[in-house]
Amino acid sequence: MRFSSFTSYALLAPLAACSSIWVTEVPDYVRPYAIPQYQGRAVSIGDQVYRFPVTGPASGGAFTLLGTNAPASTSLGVLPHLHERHYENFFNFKGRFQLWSQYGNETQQTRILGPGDYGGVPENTIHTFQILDPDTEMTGIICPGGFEDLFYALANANYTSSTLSPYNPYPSNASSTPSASVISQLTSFDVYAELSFVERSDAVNGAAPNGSVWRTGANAISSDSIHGAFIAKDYGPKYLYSGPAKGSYQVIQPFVTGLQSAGNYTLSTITLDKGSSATAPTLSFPGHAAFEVLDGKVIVNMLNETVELLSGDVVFIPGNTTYSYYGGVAYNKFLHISQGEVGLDVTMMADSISWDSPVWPTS
Ligand SMILES: *[C@@H]1O[C@H](CO)[C@@H](O)[C@H](O)[C@H]1NC(C)=O
Ligand SMILES: *[C@@H]1O[C@H](CO)[C@@H](O)[C@H](O)[C@H]1NC(C)=O
Ligand SMILES: *[C@@H]1O[C@H](CO)[C@@H](O)[C@H](O)[C@H]1NC(C)=O
Ligand SMILES: *[C@@H]1O[C@H](CO)[C@@H](O)[C@H](O)[C@H]1NC(C)=O
Ligand SMILES: *[C@@H]1O[C@H](CO)[C@@H](O)[C@H](O)[C@H]1NC(C)=O
Ligand SMILES: *[C@@H]1O[C@H](CO)[C@@H](O)[C@H](O)[C@H]1NC(C)=O
Ligand SMILES: CC(=O)N[C@H]1CO[C@H](CO)[C@@H](O)[C@@H]1O
Repeated sequence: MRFSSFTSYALLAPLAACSSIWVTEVPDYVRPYAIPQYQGRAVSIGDQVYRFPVTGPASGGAFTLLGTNAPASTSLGVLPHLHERHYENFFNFKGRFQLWSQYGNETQQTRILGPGDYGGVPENTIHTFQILDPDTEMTGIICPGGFEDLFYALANANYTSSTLSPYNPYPSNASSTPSASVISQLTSFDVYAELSFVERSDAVNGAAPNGSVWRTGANAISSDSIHGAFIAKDYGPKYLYSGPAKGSYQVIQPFVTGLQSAGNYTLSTITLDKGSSATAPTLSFPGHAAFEVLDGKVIVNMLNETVELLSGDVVFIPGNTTYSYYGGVAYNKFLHISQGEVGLDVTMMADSISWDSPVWPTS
């Protein structure tokens, strides 16, 4: 077995070398690409490691997709602050973290997010977070793009790992929380410190204020572009899409549509069954889009090249690029971000049936 896996690796290596789509560094201009999990530039802020599979330059300014890998911490990951021009979305890829948010003088909210949970932080909403579990990974989607410049500026160092370790298991003991004086000097990065904010510590069953619906019932997406929503995994709205291939299904779970983003972007998860290249429809959308695989295998064809993406891999599809995709194994899921309001997710939702399950029909 050892010999045969060595052989297939030796065969794959030159194939990957011929690929025009796979990259190991995120491009600094708009082009189709796929980047494997934990590749590309990474920076350390204390014991947190930040990676940027999609940047402002790579997306023509549309959005930034970033990952934060960190051990559990007894401190906030950042002091409370808000952004005036960036809509920040927190998605839990693995582990656990707590998110606090408050818009204006409205009631402060907090939730403990586990894998697949989501919290939205629109412009002008005060927020902060704390990493709670070892091997936690937060996925951030920030619109418009370019917000990564903040993390480059705050970085203590570039993070490198020849073994692609998510983060350094030996704590540096350097603070992961930039000081009050540092955070107060970041307005040019659209960071406005809110140092009088006191994070509430009264969460019961992962939520406060008391009575918040958190794994006890349905979570709606926000009804406007001012307020963010907290959506527990599989408790948000769901749409069942059955494409042109009979017996092939996708379940779309939106977090943000054009209504919430003022037309700027859409964000959702898409869960799909095993498909085939023969029945995968050919698609094209005006806005730039990215997929981050969460489960299974997602196979994407563009520019006459087929790439197979596994958990944590990201593909970037420029607007007006013709592509197709399908699920490679029994259960496949990806996070989908799209520029504008007519992305893949809302287009399928418009052609879906009402559905109340995270899984698809049995036949
Ligand atoms: C919150 O702020 C708004 C706008 O400034 C004000 O009209 C409202 O009375 C305030 N509400 C509370 C409960 O303080
Ligand atoms: C970190 O990496 C970036 C880009 O890869 C490079 O420009 C920068 O000089 C590096 N910084 C350090 C301190 O090595
Ligand atoms: C960090 O703190 C731990 C626990 O006190 C200690 O064992 C470790 O040596 C420290 N690491 C560094 C790099 O100072
Ligand atoms: C939360 O609300 C429930 C129902 O009203 C009540 O029984 C419980 O004591 C409250 N818990 C806290 C910590 O306030
Ligand atoms: C894909 O291949 C077809 C047939 O070989 C060719 O006509 C077409 O130009 C190619 N498209 C791209 C984007 O390379
Ligand atoms: C895609 O084409 C449409 C129609 O020509 C155009 O409006 C849009 O800006 C294009 N998208 C990108 C990302 O260039
Ligand atoms: C940040 C950003 O791109 N905001 C845009 C969102 O959409 C509104 C309405 O189209 C624009 O006015 C904003 O500039």
